Amino acid sequence: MKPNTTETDLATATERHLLNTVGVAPDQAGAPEVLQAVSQAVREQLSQRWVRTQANDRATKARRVYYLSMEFLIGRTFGNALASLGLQGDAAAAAEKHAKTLEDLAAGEPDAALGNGGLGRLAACFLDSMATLGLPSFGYGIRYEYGMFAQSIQGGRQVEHPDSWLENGTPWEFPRAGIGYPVCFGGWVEQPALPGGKAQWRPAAEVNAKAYDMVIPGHGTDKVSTLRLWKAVAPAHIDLHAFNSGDYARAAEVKNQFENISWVLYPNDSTPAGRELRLRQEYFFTSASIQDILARHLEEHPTLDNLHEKVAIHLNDTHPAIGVAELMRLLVDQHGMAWEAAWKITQQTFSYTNHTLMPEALETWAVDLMHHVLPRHLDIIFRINHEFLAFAASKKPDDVEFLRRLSLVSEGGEKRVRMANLSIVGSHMINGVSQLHSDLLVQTIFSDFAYLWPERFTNMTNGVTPRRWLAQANPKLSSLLDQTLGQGWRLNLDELAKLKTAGDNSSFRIAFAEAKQHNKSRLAALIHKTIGLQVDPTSLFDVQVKRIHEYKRQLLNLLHVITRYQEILDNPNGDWQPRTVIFAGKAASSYHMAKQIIRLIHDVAAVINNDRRVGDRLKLAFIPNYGVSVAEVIMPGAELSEQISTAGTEASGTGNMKLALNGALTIGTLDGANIEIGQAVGDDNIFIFGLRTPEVEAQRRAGYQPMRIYEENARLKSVLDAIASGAFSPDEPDRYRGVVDALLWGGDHYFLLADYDSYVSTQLQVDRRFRDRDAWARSAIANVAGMGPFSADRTIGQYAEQIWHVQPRR
Ligand code: GPQ
Repeated sequence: MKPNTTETDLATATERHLLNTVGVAPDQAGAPEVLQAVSQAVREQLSQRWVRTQANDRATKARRVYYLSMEFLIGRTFGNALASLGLQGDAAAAAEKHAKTLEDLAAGEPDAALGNGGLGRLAACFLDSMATLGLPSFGYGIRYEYGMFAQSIQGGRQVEHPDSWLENGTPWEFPRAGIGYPVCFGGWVEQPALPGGKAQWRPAAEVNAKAYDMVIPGHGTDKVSTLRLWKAVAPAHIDLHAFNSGDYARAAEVKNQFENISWVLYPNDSTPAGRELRLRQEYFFTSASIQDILARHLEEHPTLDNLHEKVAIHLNDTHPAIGVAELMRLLVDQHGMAWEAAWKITQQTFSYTNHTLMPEALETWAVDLMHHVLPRHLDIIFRINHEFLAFAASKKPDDVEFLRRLSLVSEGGEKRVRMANLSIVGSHMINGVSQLHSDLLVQTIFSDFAYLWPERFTNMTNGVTPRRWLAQANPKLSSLLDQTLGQGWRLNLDELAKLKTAGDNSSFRIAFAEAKQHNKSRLAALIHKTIGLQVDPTSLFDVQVKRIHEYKRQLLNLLHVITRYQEILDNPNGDWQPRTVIFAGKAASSYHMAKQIIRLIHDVAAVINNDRRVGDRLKLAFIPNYGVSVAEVIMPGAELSEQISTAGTEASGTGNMKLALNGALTIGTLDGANIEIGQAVGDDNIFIFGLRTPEVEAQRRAGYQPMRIYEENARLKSVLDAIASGAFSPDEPDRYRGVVDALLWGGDHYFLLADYDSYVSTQLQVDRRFRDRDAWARSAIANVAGMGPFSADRTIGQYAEQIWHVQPRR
């Protein structure tokens, strides 16, 4: 939708900002300055949309959605903002005055990498859809000074560097000088003298949460959403004393003790960070957000009694789960509401998404730590638990084990608060992120809760925003789609289904293949630029990009690569389909095995890529520093999408959706959303292999023996022996002993050996299919055509209707 702006307006505004805001003579401006100036011109329009949206929502006293998340993996804003405002052409013209292209400018923007991986990127896609659907909505999170670390590779090993994304400021944030809240920590609780009296929390410390907004523009609408991020600031009075006495070092130290809360994102993905600072981060942003929500409510309503009618608060995993206790504290202690009334409102207000089944990934906090950091909240949790267990006991009298499993506090050893249990008890709806995951939630880790409240559990299969992941990332395919379908797919991705017939048209298939080839060349150029490796852009581009995790089984992929390498050497005259196997992904800094896998990929690549006998038939590339902007180049250039987690471990996956949306065929297990992707694109257009979830479970119970598979499979044995004996690490032959031992002696927790044979033979089917390039193009088109349901607009529409009860406004 084009605002009432003309090209000259944006160009004029750009020149004005060069002179008045950026502080440079327009004829002296380089790409960074022009980017700043155009961004400022765009920002003015975002600002106006924000003001109008807020005025409207205030005037109508709109019911609002609040999405609380520790992570928002936004990436760059420039291109997305231009697209949503319809300013791409005007901005290109403004840039051209300075002999720059939009690509020149965009490349200079650092990613806002305020997240680890899938969970954080999902939150960013959701904001885009909430804005586009016109939901009155806020994302709430932390304004980390340092986001996800930057990854470089030195000697094959991951090295982490701080991500100082705010170093040069950002044009995309709006500091809200007037909006801040105190957040308290520690101290003790004065219990009421009389029964029915009020408890008084006497905190030991207080920090200020200051609001910084990012405006999230909707597409095809003037509506925007707001991402409000909190920065921790020491209260003014704190350093004054030391400052006045001239002890500046001490003053700085005290200030840091407060402000470190919002310094850095914990780089853990799917594993809880048990440190006190993390608990402080969680409480800090949750408390500030809920205070802000109540303040907004009280500006529009005389009472909090109707809070649940006007407010939906969503917990993105358990990281903001302390919010359940915080809302109770604010309602009861600060606003004088009766406990029972407050509890009803709280339960009706919250909803919760779980993002993992893996028991070791569920967050718990030691009761002792919580007593130390949040004593009043611990009291509140105990009372919630007491009343909840009394209710549960009435449903299954005398079943002590049942109550033990349900309890918000685990006993036996160190007592810990189970944040998932708190989230469930405090919410009216709980969802998983794919059909399989949601089914498994109620059958396994949450079965006792599902017994009590079956109606609270539901599924919301994830989705991705087609604006970033197709329109912005893949201009070539987008313009082909525009020619073929019109432009409506951006806002109604189901329109892609019309491609099913276009796939029968050979000239369309040729144009489609040309777009893919263009994107492969772009990806090949990225590989060359980042690691100096030349790859054949006509080879099959086989891509696995995601966080490095044992359960995601990058190592299984590598076992296949080594198998192929050995077979090429054994059969040098064979008719091998040339392949380029591409990895990218970060390992948590403390995750030793994941870092070993990165190193092994590099050691194997050094051998294969330099083996003249192999030539162009096999290349292995690890692209460093995977993140949103790198993904925007990789997704469009991929032909084969590796989604090979052990069945029952990947909650959903969203990279699987981005790759299929860009025309890659999936090779995958029946895990997470792969199952639904298979249903959408058709069995002939996806390569499924490996054990299914119940088979994995059955083998676990029966006593899985990886050593037997190793001994019976000569090919596998040869691969593992090569790794273990140092064939890829001759300077240190034992380097990967531990990696192989974890498979053979450590029980192969993720069933790599069990799935190896099925995987390798399915890879041969992939080769065969790829030989018939026209058949491959048909399948690739069928993938794009089937991706309508995986738009985040569909997902958010379902949340809005079934969980949040808010009306989309297109
Ligand atoms: N996920 Cl628990 C994360 O990215 N981080 C986490 O801490 C947890 C889950 C992912 C999950 O592994 C993927 O399968 C999902 O697609 C993604 O969340 C979004 O739901």
